Amino acid sequence: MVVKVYGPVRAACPQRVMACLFEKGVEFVVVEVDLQAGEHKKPNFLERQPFGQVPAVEDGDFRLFESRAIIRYYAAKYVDQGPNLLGTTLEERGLVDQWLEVEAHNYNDLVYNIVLQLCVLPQMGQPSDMFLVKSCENKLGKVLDIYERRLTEGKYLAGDYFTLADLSHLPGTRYLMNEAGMGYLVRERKNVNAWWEDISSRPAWKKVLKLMV
Ligand SMILES: N[C@@H](CCC(=O)N[C@@H](CS)C(=O)NCC(=O)O)C(=O)O
Repeated sequence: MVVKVYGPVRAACPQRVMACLFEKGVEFVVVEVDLQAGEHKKPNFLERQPFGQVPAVEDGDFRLFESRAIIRYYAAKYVDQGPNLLGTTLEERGLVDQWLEVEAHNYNDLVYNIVLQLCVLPQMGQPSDMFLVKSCENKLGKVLDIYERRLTEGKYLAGDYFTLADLSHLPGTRYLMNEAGMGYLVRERKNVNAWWEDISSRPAWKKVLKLMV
């Protein structure tokens, strides 16, 4: 059964899911959801994702939403297929979960606000709150200082191999570096930059980028 991923290819959260499915070699199709037209707030879509956000997946009779829950599900379902993205021992799994939580709560909120203010609102003809942007930028610098120290201990966030903890950072960081023009936050930190160069050159992520063009 081919997995259906609901969400525009260009949106960061669906990209998190697509990157995971490509890593695992799971066949999927993208069902485009037109955010501009508000399709994600219509009753049909709300049956899949009651909060009116993308992504959502359908896998046979099974439906799931929340991008990080989806990637955990597929990493576990296909644990023996493709790279191990979850960690093996209980401690490795704990570290993967820890850094996934950091990505969701310490990192992504800041990146999301920056991208919203600098890229999404102007596209909709709405003004940006530059105080909020500056405050998020400063806070993000401090978060990345912690990443910089962490990455002296291992090549990846949860240790010596690539996991969901790293994968989950790909879409937001790409937006931050490209559309939001804040690549300096990554490039001026040696370990963070080497980590980004490594994870963003993975074939699975390149396949997501190819879908965007
Ligand atoms: N925690 C949710 C967040 C989903 C989310 O914020 N999706 C964005 C696109 S990246 C969205 O649907 N934005 C439109 C909206 O919120 O109305 C997840 O990870 O799936």
